[in-house]
Formats: sequence, C-alpha cells, structure tokens
Amino acid sequence: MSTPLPHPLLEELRQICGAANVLTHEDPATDLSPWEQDWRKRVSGRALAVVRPSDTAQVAAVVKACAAHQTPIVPQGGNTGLVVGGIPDNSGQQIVLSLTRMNAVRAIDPANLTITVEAGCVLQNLQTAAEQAGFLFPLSLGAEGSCTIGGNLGTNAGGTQVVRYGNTRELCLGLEVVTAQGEIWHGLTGLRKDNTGYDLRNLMIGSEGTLGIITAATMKLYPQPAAQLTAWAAVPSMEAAVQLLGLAHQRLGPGLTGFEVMGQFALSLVDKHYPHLRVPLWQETPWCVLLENSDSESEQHARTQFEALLETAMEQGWVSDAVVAENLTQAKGLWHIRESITLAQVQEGQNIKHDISIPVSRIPAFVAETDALLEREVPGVRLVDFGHLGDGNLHYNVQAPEASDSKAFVIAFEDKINTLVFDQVKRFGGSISAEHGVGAQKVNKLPLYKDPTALAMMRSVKQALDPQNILNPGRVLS
Ligand code: FAD
Ligand code: 2HG
Ligand code: ZN
Repeated sequence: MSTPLPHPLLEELRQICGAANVLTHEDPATDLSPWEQDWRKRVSGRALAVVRPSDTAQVAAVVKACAAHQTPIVPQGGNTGLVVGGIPDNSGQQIVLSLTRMNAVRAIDPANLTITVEAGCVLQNLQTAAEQAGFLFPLSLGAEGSCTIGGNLGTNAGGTQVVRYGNTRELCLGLEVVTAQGEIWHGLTGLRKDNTGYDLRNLMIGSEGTLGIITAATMKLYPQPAAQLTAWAAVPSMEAAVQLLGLAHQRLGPGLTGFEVMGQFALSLVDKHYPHLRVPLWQETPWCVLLENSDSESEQHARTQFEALLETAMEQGWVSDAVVAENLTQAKGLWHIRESITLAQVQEGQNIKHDISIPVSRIPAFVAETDALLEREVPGVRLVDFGHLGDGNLHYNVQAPEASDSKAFVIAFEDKINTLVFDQVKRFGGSISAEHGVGAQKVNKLPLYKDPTALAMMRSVKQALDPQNILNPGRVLS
C-alpha cells in the first residue's frame, strides 16, 4: 500500500501552527467529533482539519494559506451554538479554525471601564476576571461555562441580562479581526465615541464568522451592584406577565436586570428530569416569572422595593403567589432551574426550537393564537414556552407528543411546524432569530422572512468583504 501524498495546505498549516495543532483524520486515533458535531447532536460534518492557532499572527497566516488554496474556513469557539453555524459541512474540504487556545485576558482598564480579551476566552472566565478586578461583566447565559466571547460576538448572543445591559453588541467597544484576505484590523480602541465612517465593529458582530475572524475584543465593564435579589412569581396568564413587566420597569427602573418567563410544561420537564432542583409553584399556575433586581444602594432597599412591587402585582391579580430568594445560594438555585430547561428538553427527546422575537405587547396574542394553531394542525404536540420576556424573546419550542418516537416526529413535522410558527412570527411583526443566529439551520428560511432589500445589501457586503466566499460559506446567506 502506498503512503498518501502530503496535502500541500496541511503541510503549510503545520508550519504555521505546529503539527500538534493541526488535527486530521489521517490519524485514525484522533477523534474530531467534538469539533465536527453540533451541540444538539443533530448534525455532524467532516473537516479537512481542525487548526488551533495560538495568536493573531497565526490566524492571519492560516487565512492567507487557506485563501491561496481556496479552502473554506469555519471559525469555532466553544461549539455551543444552536443553529449549526460553527461546524464543517460533510465535504471533508473545510478547515475548522478553533480559537480556544487564544484565551488570554490582555488588559483591564479600570478608569475606562473596559477589559480586553482574546476571542477564545470562555465567558465564565471573563466574568471572573472582571469580578476579581472589582467589576461586573453582565453577559450571562446557560452555556457560559464553555462558550467563548468570540462565539458570543459572532452570534451577538443575548442571555438573561439583556433587559438592562443589552446584547453582546451593546457590550463591545472594539474588535481585532482577521479579514478574509488574512489582513489584521486593529480595532481594539475602547472608545465610546467614534464617528469616522461605517461601523465595521457592528458589521462583524452577529455575522457568524462569515465576514471576518474575531481574534480579540474590548468589552465594557460595569460597577458591581450592592445587592442582587431574585424573585419567582406565579402568574395567571401571559397578559399578566406582560403587565408585571411594565410595573417592574416602572418601579425598578435600571434595577430590573432580568425578567424571564417559563411555561408550566417547560417547568414540568425540569421537575420530571431533575426532581432534586425542587421547582417552586409550577403546579398551581400556567406561567412562572423570574425577576432580578440589582440595587446600587443596599440589599434592604432592594428587598423593600421588590416586596412593594409584588404586593401591587398581587392586588392587581397579576401575581398569584411569589417567593423572594433569601440569599445568593437560593437565588442561584432559582436561576439554575431556569437554565435547566434546555437540558430537560434534551432528556425528554429530540425537539424543534424556535428562537423568536415579537414586540412585547403582542406576545400574549401570539402565544394564544399559535398554541391553538399548532394543537389543531399537529394534534398532541407539547409546547415548551420560555424565554427572555423582558426582551420580547421567546424560545417557542415544540416537543413530540407524549410517548411517541421523538426522532421520527422531528423528521416528519419539523418543516411543517417551522412554517406554521415562522408565518405567525411574520404576521406579528417579529424575527425568526432573536439571539441564536441563522447558521445553516435557518439559511433557507431567511429569504422567506427577511426584507428583500436588506437581504440584497447583506449579499453586497459579503461579496465586498469575502469575494472568494471562504469564510463560513453556506451560513447566514446561501
Ligand atoms: P460557537 O458555537 O463555536 O460558534 C457560534 C458561531 O459563531 C458560529 O457561526 C461560528 O462560526 C462563529 N464564531 C465563533 N467564534 C468566532 C470568532 N472568533 N470569530 C468569528 N466568528 C466566530 N445564546 C443566546 O444568545 N442566549 C442564551 O441564553 C443562550 N443560552 C444557551 C444555553 C445553552 C445550554 C446552549 C448550549 C447554548 C445557548 N446559547 C444561547 C447559544 C449560543 O449562541 C451561545 O452559547 C454562544 O454565543 C456561542 O458561543 P460559542 O463560543 O460556543 O460559539
Ligand atoms: C436559553 O435562553 C437559551 O436558555 C436556549 O437561549 C434556548 O434551548 C433553547 O431553546
Ligand atoms: Zn435564550
């Protein structure tokens, strides 16, 4: 048997990053599945290689080499994305560019309230670095122990504090990016004002690795609040939840840092699969709400405000029962229940996800109508509704009927259900991707629901910045 000829690109990549950082299928003992399979384990690709650079110069050299060989590059961080955006296709011809070795905190500027980190820095490590310096970095989501700031910026991740601090986009003041030509854009300015032309930073954020590779970012820091209080409230309807949100905005102002809604069936799954978590109040009400009040004065002040808010809401009939966490451990426990819904859904079987946004005022009507529509069109479906109500963002997920084969259900009904839900989203003036992105999963749906002029401008931008189409092809735009 003859030895295969050395692949010229792989040889170059080994020269750039070192042989140990270019993983391929040539060695049958090497398992590439952590980089090739998506988090939901629904889609797998096959990479030509997984390349793991250690600095920005190496990233630039890798891109130049891939561009010369017309080889597509899929940037990847923690691979926790939920829309099949960060894994290779199954051609065996794409390079996965994993940024996880580039994970340093480069600098903290306390007076400028900024932190500069490399793209592969795990979100939780960034939060900890901020905390150790006496600050808060407010981006927070269930995958924070493994997702990276590069992936958060790539997807413009949302999470549970958006109602106060905004999406990842709002937290970013500067980027360092390797372009599709392998040039380095040094944009780590940390400036809060800069009107010198087009906003390239915001073009890169949310582009899901299709316009450039983010290698580092300068992010905003905030003062730590004096107290953070969490409450869990049973609410009788989605209308009541929206009324409660309005009251919370009015009474807490910028203190309102979290407002999540969770449907009864979603919580029943957490109770079923993780009974030790002791989900409060879920049996007595169709919806529960998780609220967070961050106070710059004191815990007592926060508690008094919270109690007054809940008292008014009860008088109005918007809350039927509530618990306020006594301490940080209890608060973390309540948040853990909320963050466990995704995993409980996995335990229950395959499911269909919809990460949608609708103007908050229209959410009650959307849910009532769409629930009825799905129950009529696909009898027996079980609706897992939860999400960031404060941002008008619902995870309107669909679980197969009780005791059915969930895999067969998804194969048979995913397309029909997606069309029913997305048509409703369009009718209600919403978006088919609120925070997870488009990836490969929704790439064929986007032209049906996105304004055609906006889509044409997006295509022009892609053509201008990546004319060879080597950065994450087939993602966002087909
Ligand atoms: P990856 O999955 O590796 O990549 C995601 C996308 O970004 C891909 O398109 C990839 O090509 C691109 N990308 C990655 N790194 C770079 C880079 N350096 N430069 C350019 N492009 C890059 N999302 C939310 O918005 N809110 C949530 O509340 C939330 N909760 C989650 C909970 C769980 C349990 C899980 C599994 C996921 C959740 N997500 C949530 C989805 C996911 O988007 C986030 O986890 C995160 O933003 C992805 O980061 P990552 O490093 O894993 O990126
Ligand atoms: C969350 O808010 C995540 O927990 C995941 O965005 C949502 O599992 C989902 O659909
Ligand atoms: Zn979410």
